[in-house]
Amino acid sequence: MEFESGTQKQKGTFACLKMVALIALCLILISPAESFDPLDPTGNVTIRWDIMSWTSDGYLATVTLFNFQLYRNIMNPGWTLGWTWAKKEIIWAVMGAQATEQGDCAKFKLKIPHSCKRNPQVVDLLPGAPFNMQFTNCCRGGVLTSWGQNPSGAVSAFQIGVGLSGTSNKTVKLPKNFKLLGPGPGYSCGPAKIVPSTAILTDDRRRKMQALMSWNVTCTYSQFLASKNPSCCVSLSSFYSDKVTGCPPCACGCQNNNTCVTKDSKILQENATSPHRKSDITLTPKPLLQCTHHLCHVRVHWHLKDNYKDYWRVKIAIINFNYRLNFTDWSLVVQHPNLNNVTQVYSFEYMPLLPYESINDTGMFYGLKYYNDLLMEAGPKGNVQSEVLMKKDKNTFTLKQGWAFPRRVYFNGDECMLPPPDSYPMLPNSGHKLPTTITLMATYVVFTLFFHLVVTLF
Ligand SMILES: *[C@@H]1O[C@H](CO)[C@@H](O)[C@H](O)[C@H]1NC(C)=O
Ligand SMILES: *[C@@H]1O[C@H](CO)[C@@H](O)[C@H](O)[C@H]1NC(C)=O
Ligand SMILES: *[C@@H]1O[C@H](CO)[C@@H](O)[C@H](O)[C@H]1NC(C)=O
Ligand SMILES: *[C@@H]1O[C@H](CO)[C@@H](O)[C@H](O)[C@H]1NC(C)=O
Ligand SMILES: *[C@@H]1O[C@H](CO)[C@@H](O)[C@H](O)[C@H]1NC(C)=O
Ligand SMILES: *[C@@H]1O[C@H](CO)[C@@H](O)[C@H](O)[C@H]1NC(C)=O
Ligand SMILES: *[C@@H]1O[C@H](CO)[C@@H](O)[C@H](O)[C@H]1NC(C)=O
Ligand SMILES: CC(=O)N[C@H]1CO[C@H](CO)[C@@H](O)[C@@H]1O
Repeated sequence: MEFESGTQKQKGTFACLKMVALIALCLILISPAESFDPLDPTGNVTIRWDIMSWTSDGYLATVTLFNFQLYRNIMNPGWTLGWTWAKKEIIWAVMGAQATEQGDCAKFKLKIPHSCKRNPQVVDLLPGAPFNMQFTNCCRGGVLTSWGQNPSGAVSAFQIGVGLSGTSNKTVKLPKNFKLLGPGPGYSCGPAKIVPSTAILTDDRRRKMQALMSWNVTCTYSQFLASKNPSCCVSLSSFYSDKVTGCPPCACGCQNNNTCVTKDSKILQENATSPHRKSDITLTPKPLLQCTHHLCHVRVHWHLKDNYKDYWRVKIAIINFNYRLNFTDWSLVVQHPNLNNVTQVYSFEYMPLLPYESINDTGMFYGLKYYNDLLMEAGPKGNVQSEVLMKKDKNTFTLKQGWAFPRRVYFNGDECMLPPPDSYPMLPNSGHKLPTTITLMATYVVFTLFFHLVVTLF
């Protein structure tokens, strides 16, 4: 179906190569050392300690985690917060969370501390924790939604009673070496910084309490630190070509190609569906991937579905290939110049993101509550889909040169690998007329069927 002449194609390929080189250069310049995300330049997780009262040998503080990232949630098994004490501090008690290890408290005789570790790690309590151990915004198993999706689910807090720490803002030393171990690696935290002390609303929201001393820690995410391979990839198709551009081979690295399973594998019947043991909850379940040529956990399919006079329509599907993971509150971020004129999104929520105020080319899609906010484990139900209608800007809209395909795609905050631009579905008779109405209609019918196949097969 590609009728381009050789020279044209060569030119095109050359232009593409130049572009790829340029993009690669940009990526090298901006990534990995500084964990900077161009689509969420100020995205961070802030941890704030507010000392609310002094005790006989220390203090009582409220520690609050804010997931200020626009679209990256902290999934099951949730956050783990670690630090190193500056002196010989101990934790007398924690409400709404707990230290993972008590450590050596042998020298305490009368009252035994909750943890004597020099570098304690604290985790949230699980939902349903006893009432007398709870604290405001606690007990969600460490799961935080992104700020963009749901700010009220993006905050987690616990109360900590610290001893042997000094009992005034002159003698307390800030903990060091903060670590946010989430559901995996990827976050790095800066040093704690004293900030103007915060005023905190009481639970009933009728009274403001002034902290006696506050400090902040800012942690940022780097996909490169998290994993050297992407975890998702993008495939493309369009109504004007029967070519499907699949994900690049080994897009997510082929190290797992001997542990993946085929759809009809016995392991699936035996193990994947068996309920997880209680002790597994705190561990990230080992992924069990379906064998594909890309070996990604997730594939995003972008199908250019219709081209009307004033509008155009895209169908988006997200397919899960991990038999051991349900994605709750998943998010999909797309960058495309026409997202400034989204007219309708059929069965996802849509929120424009404006990382740089003047450029409205990025947006977040996420599931409708109780309808498709859960992307189920690999299998017949392991996909979600929707359509997007966009109003054309006559000056920029074109079907040529892959303009109608996304520039960047992120699933759950991790960038997905796009196919190389020279493999995009090409317009037939590139540069000439568009297909006539009849062929359009015929292809429409074919592609509706075809899309179904794309989702279920590839
Ligand atoms: C963290 O995110 C918040 C909210 O977007 C922002 O106000 C703050 O400046 C960020 N902090 C840093 C250090 O980037
Ligand atoms: C310590 O507390 C005193 C009195 O409460 C206050 O005046 C001072 O600014 C505080 N210093 C710091 C570093 O917070
Ligand atoms: C400290 O964190 C809070 C978030 O709770 C934020 O509002 C405040 O701006 C932060 N301060 C600094 C100096 O980063
Ligand atoms: C699996 O990956 C290795 C390299 O990691 C490669 O040599 C081998 O050909 C791959 N096998 C398949 C079936 O893709
Ligand atoms: C099922 O899981 C158990 C323990 O996780 C493992 O020992 C066993 O080999 C698995 N069965 C199959 C067929 O992989
Ligand atoms: C995914 O969710 C479904 C429905 O809630 C549940 O039956 C299934 O066990 C879950 N799978 C995993 C791997 O947690
Ligand atoms: C960004 O685009 C959306 C539609 O996609 C529109 O609703 C919104 O008003 C735009 N925002 C700005 C600041 O242009
Ligand atoms: C065709 C059309 O409606 N274009 C609009 C797209 O959105 C930008 C900004 O959001 C408007 O300035 C255009 O007029």
